Amino acid sequence: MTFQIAADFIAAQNLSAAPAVAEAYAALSRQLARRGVDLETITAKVAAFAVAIPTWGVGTGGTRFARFPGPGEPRGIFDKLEDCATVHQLTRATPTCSPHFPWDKVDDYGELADRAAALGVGFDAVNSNTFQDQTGQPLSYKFGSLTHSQRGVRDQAVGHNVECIGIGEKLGSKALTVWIADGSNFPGQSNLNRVFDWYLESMSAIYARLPSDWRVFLEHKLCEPAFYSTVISDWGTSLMAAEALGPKAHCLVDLGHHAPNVNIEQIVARLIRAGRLAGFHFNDSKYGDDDLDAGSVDPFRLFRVFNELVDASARGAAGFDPAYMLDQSHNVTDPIESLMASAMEVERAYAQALLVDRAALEAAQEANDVMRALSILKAAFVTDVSPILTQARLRKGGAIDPIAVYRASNYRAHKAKERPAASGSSSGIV
Ligand code: RM4
Ligand code: MN
Ligand code: MN
Repeated sequence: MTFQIAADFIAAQNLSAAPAVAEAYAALSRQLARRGVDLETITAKVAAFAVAIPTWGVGTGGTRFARFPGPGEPRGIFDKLEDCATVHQLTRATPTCSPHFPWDKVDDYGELADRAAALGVGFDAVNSNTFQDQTGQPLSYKFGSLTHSQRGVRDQAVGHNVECIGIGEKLGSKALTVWIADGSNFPGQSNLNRVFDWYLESMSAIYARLPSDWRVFLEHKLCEPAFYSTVISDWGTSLMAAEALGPKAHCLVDLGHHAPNVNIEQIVARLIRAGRLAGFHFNDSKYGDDDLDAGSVDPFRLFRVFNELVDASARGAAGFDPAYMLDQSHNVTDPIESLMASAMEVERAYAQALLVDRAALEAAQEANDVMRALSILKAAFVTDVSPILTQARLRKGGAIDPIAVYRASNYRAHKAKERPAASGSSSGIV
């Protein structure tokens, strides 16, 4: 039996802060009522919100230079599931995890599905990986995968994606996320058009194998590891591909995968308009695919993204059904703490966006009252919605202060005993 935080431990920890939480919630309720907002409606929406955890996120990440593993790190998918369950137990915002293959490969997927169910964790989109060579793999992805110049390599990469769909079916997933590292590092290295043709050809073969109730998420990224050209570099390319492939193909927005200063919320608006927004990989960044914690650097940007999402939902945009996931690399924090904080930051942005007075905003836009329009957004953004998040968590059996309860439980110390560290040095990963 491995260590789990007991429900009565959480309840006991919540006890002392409960009166202050109730008071703050009542005060916010009165404040919002004056603005014509019913707090309970907002709380119910926040309580229904969920964001998936990538299984790789519970391990310590790394940079190109080094990885500094922490104590009690998960050693495999079964340990990762436990950590995902703990994040959800305390935050009540992360009921699913998103596995990555072959990193999470096991012999018996029935056993994996049972273990996940026992821990109360479901499976979100499955992620394929053709950006690394795997042991025993006949052909190398050094020069590409789905868009490699050699048919054999393309077929191998297609085969891997089809295998991921098969695994996902056993786990109850309903989507495949495809991110490829394909591209070139030198002018002339590849034909910029031909590689896109190959992408479409390979993706069509994968698309043909999607079960009827599945979707495929195409993830674009500006650069890295290819630095001269990347095959699926931006949302425009991604949209072209999705439209060529068919209605099950959608475009996934990883917040870190754009050029600096790009207006991501506008991209989100365009993809919604096209009925092709797959969803998000949330993280924050200052330079590129930094994979910092969501909302840690620019919470206002996260809010602006959610403002588009709430707007789309409010007007019932056709085909609007985004999937939410965190995609971060935790190098200097305890991954569980980062994931809990990030899940709450995403919820915060959502709650703030729900507070935007949309009728007033539309009127201000109509009248070209720029200052009023901005102030309507800012009024929502600066509202302290913490009591909403706390109340939603509390009602679902979570912790008032997830990080404090996590620390008090000594979860990591227990895991350090249960999961002896693997010896040897580890190289950095991007
Ligand atoms: C990529 C991309 C993918 C993730 C890999 C590990 O940059 O964000 O979503 O699967 O990293
Ligand atoms: Mn991503
Ligand atoms: Mn990334």
